[in-house]
Amino acid sequence: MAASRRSFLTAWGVGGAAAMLLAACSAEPADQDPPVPVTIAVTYKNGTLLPNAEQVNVVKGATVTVTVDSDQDLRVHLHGYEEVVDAEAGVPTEFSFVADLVGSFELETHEPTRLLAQLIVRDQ
Ligand SMILES: [Cu+2]
Repeated sequence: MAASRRSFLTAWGVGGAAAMLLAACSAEPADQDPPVPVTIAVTYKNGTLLPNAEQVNVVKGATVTVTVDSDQDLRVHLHGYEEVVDAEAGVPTEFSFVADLVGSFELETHEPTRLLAQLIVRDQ
């Protein structure tokens, strides 16, 4: 199911880009527009950890920012990119990176070990 959904999104993306080129042939090509940046807001308050295994879709090259707001010390780890941030209790913390690896990557916490989000990076 995930594979067919992804094919549909890719087909739609190509069609959408072609439509934009037809509509504005003298403007910059649509494929040079910078990918839309994405923010993933992680909160851990009174034992409730969010997001909860959410799927987050981004286009390769997009800047992804992860913010952490927690009432206890929390380590957040993005697999594949090997981004790790240690947030202190009560201290808003964030990190950003460019999503230059295509694929599916787990964003999780350690202690407790929980899946926050599945980051899906597509070519276009
Ligand atoms: Cu981990």
